[in-house]
Amino acid sequence: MTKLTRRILVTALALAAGSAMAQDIKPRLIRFGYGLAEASNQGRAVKLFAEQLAAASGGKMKLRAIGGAALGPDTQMQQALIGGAQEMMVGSTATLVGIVKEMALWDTPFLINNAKEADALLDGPIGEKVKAKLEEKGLVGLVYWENGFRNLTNNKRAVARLEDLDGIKLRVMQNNVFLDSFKSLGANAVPLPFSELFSALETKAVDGQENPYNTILSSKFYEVQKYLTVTNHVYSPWIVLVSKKYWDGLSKDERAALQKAAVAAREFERKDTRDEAAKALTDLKAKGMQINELSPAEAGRMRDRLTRVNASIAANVGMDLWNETQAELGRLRAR
Ligand code: TK8
Repeated sequence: MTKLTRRILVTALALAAGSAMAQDIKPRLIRFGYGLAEASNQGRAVKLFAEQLAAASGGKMKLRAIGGAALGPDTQMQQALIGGAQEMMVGSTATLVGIVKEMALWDTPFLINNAKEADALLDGPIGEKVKAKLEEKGLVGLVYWENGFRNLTNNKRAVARLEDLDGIKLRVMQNNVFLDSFKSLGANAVPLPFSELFSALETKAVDGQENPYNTILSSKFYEVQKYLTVTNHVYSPWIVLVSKKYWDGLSKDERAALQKAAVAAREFERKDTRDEAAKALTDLKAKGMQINELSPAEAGRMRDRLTRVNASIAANVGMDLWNETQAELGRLRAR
């Protein structure tokens, strides 16, 4: 070893030791719950989150990933976080509306047109503002991940016209916007937690549901659903949450490690989800689903009906937030 390389090596080691020591990070075990299967875009991203968190904390912060709603459906986990009985979760923003009414903004049918708009809106000032509302309710939102554009499946008939939805018993998330949206389309909308959905479809307690392609695949809904209609009726985000009680007890460095891992996992998750969604229709066809697109005229009729709920969403989230969102989308679209 030359003198120079030795000096470089010694300096590098001292720096590494220094930064590890300077970091105020204690051994931590985080129970992180999620609703989908381990073999899903959600499960893959949680796994990456765990790896990134270990890397960012010198191996001190460990994440125990608990998937498949084993810790309960989204709403139950949210309460466990608020009470401090569980540290973290990822789930739909839609199931948070009972806690933070502004979250209903993301349930607005056809609000977001594409991935670029989604990322800009969610990661920008509007997304931050909505996320910040969680804190006074005992939750901390780290980042939004992609659930995706939702599409309709059912077991009764191919939905080609608005009238085809008449009387279809359709599971929706536990959220009034979704309930009203699908009632206004003529469906018999029934709110159910996601964890009960597969068996409700299997036993024909409900005829259909709506979720992104990724979830229709990873939750094997194709086994119990015949028809898929491409509706893209709303872009659904997921949000990574931390118990505020837990967060308040963390050091600055521990919080920074969590945030860093959450952002890295978000970048991975969005790409992974989009890659999977891009080829999902081929996969779902191969699994035997019958897929149809709507004619422009019928898509327009559905859109008109669905956007009838917009006025009440605007009133619920507040006109200021609604108008700011429209202005921000206008700016994004003019770029
Ligand atoms: C998973 C759910 C799911 C959502 C739903 O826990 O309930 O349909 O789309 O992703 O949050």
